[in-house]
Amino acid sequence: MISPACKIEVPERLTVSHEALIKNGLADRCVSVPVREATDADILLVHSEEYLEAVKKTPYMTLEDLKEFTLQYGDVYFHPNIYHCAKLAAGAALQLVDSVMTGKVRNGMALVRPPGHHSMSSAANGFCVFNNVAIAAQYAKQKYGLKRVLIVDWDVHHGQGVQYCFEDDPSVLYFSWHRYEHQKFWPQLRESDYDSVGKEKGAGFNINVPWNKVGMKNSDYLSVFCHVLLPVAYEFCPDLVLVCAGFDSAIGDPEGEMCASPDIFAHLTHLLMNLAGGKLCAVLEGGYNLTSLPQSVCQTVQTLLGDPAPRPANLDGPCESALESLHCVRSAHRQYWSCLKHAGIAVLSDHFSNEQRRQQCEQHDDRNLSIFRKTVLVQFSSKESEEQKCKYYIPVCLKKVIDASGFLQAVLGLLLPLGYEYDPSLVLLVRMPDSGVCDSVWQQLTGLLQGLWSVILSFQEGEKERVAPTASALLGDAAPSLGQLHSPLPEDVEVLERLRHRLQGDWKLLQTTGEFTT
Ligand code: X5A
Ligand code: ZN
Repeated sequence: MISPACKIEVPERLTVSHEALIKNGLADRCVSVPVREATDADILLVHSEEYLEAVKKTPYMTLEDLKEFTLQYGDVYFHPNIYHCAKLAAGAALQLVDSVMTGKVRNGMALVRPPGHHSMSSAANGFCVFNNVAIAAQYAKQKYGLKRVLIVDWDVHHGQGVQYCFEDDPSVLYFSWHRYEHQKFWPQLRESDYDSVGKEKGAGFNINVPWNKVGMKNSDYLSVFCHVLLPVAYEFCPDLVLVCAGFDSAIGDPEGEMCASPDIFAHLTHLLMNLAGGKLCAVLEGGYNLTSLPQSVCQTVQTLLGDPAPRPANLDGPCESALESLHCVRSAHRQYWSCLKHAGIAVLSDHFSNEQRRQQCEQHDDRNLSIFRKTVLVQFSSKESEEQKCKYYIPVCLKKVIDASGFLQAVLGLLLPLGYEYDPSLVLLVRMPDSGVCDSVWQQLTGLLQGLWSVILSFQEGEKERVAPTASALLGDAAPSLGQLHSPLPEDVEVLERLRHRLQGDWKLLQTTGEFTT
């Protein structure tokens, strides 16, 4: 046999991943779903008839004809078997969607080759033949009548095939971060930048986060989740979450050259698991380092199974380049999402420097708030607090705590990043009887925090009926979907933006803008 045409997209990617799942006792804890071939009708949900017919002929071509056929596309290699494998890869994604949608399993991961997110309606590209995840999204919408599907693409490359497929479609929200380097990195497309937000009715439903430097770390990834993806995802309120799960965004990958550790995928997975009532299907895309790939796959699967995530190492805040991307994306999407409406605005109107804030805080620490040095208190209320604010005492004063969307935005953009940076050994959640926070929001909060940290819940007198739904969240049940929330109150979003800005000097993961703005 001839040497492999592609040096990195190799069969060992799947064998080492599967072996690692077995070795770590994870394979045994999973339900195996039998694979099927995607039908012509499935493939035609995304691809053109001409393209499908052309690919159908490849098993019968001579090697020479295959080489020639391959040349019309970019960075893709056709082997006589690839048509069969590509039908199985797409079919596996569809089997997973069926199993999740019918409740046979809660969530799952499809380990497939070839990958899919670069392939387009009429073109193979970037090792991809059929767009497995795009087909799965169309299939899920059609077969189960889903109104909204979220696609999270954490592969290090831009899934331009997915973008093209859904850019004018508001029913599919596509989020992708990708190595970009100001358009120097493959596939070097202008439309991979942050200002490609979607077209026509789909404007706002395509979110690109370009990485303009290599070496992005755990903090950079978590910042983008907390300050862009999660707030928008909760506002979007998907019926199903699909993940283009490429692990070339992990450390050691020859394509990505990023520095995130494999355990970050446990967190990315966890943070998505309370959306859509827990209905999440991850489908393998890239990942070419045969050491970090299986580790990342295991972290993802282990989290899908409900195990707590290991604490991520060195969260030292996002780098300057990541902050610049974060700022650009948030600004580009400000007009489409109410959670981003005030993005960057506090920067202009806040005249206190972080240094002044810090001094103010330290002075106060010396007096009656010294207890807060070892404890962070975040207090949600609708009353303006009389207490002096400092690094460790954070009153979040929302117009109405009752308002689920405002409360949720505070949890995602403030509490989560703060928690990640502070890394508490224990989280004590206290629900006051008159808080007005409803059960499903409380369940979301509990579900998000547990698995990251040890959580203890405290109930007040007369709150007995609150215990059961919370206990279910503690046991690992996905919180029920909150339904499509109305937009958070503009005043509340503004309050949160100001608060985040006040705390940015002390808590790096709360930053959303860098030095470049001043
Ligand atoms: C799925 C994926 C990468 C293609 C790189 C081509 N494709 N230079 O990671
Ligand atoms: Zn990739």
